[in-house]
Amino acid sequence: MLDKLFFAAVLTFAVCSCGKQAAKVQGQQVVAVPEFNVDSAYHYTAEQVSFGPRVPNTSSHEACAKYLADKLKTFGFEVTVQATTLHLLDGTPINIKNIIGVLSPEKTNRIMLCAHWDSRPFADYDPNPANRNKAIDGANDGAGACAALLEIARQAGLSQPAAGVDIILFDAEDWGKNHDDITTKHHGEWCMGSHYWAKNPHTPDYHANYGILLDMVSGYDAQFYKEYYSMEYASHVVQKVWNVAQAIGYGNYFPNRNGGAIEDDHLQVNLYRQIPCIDIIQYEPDSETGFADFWHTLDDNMEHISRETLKAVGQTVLHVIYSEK
Ligand code: AHN
Ligand code: ZN
Repeated sequence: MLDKLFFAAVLTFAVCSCGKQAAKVQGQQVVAVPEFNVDSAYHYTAEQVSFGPRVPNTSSHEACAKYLADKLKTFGFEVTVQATTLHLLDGTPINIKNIIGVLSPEKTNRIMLCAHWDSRPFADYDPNPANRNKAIDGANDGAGACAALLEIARQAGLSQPAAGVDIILFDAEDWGKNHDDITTKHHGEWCMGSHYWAKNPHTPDYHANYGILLDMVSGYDAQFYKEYYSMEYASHVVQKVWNVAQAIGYGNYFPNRNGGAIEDDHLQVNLYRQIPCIDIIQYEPDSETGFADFWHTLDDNMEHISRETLKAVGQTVLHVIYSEK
């Protein structure tokens, strides 16, 4: 018994001669985990940013929606674009698109990976008041997480994991005001796309074993604390992901620390679809906002994108997926 456990522990971070990691799948089987190519992920981040801020009702938003859907199709996913019109609290209509990619729809064991792809319409935390009504690039807050998911999708399409994978790119996450409370019926203007999807999934009764939301996963020196709602609703998933990260050498990014409560798209998934879903999100306990100092400023641009952080998150999530039956 002891031997077997030791064997399993070694395999969690073994690297085979092909350069790929090997993951121990429940039971005895060992599978190769593809290498997350961080140059691809960086490039996908830059491409999204190059469209301009992805704010609903703009041509940049329209162009990026097409880009993301086309990419997922190219990687072998079945793509549904869920387009609808929602309304801001002042009645303004916004045309949104949730972009959903499905790999191996016939499989019943499914993992859902998600991120928001829109960018914030106003830089309300910018130090310069003249910038506060300008839309942000959202290189980290939006593009980086979608880029990591695109690279995961590309790898999953090339060598299919045993479990089915659903990639859900939510729109209109980032229009909220800081006093909005998304746990109430009038959840304000955060997470509008994920709220809509959770109430109107792309397939009736959509279910996945669990979900992982990526949000702000590409900043320098990021640390991902165990977010409060993730622990409330899906502590077993937190445990699984943090264990893998630590086993494959990314423990510095995923410390064993509890973070604050963050109202994010994963909450909609937990509350309205009952899918245990965690949020991997950079947390800065000592900053005033809880986030990086460029958060919701015009400085959320390509200059603040870290390849190392993208790699740590992307490789960890890939490893988790390939470890599933
Ligand atoms: C709140 O600050 C209430 N939620 C943060 C969710 C968020 C904004 N993620 C990215 N931008
Ligand atoms: Zn934001």
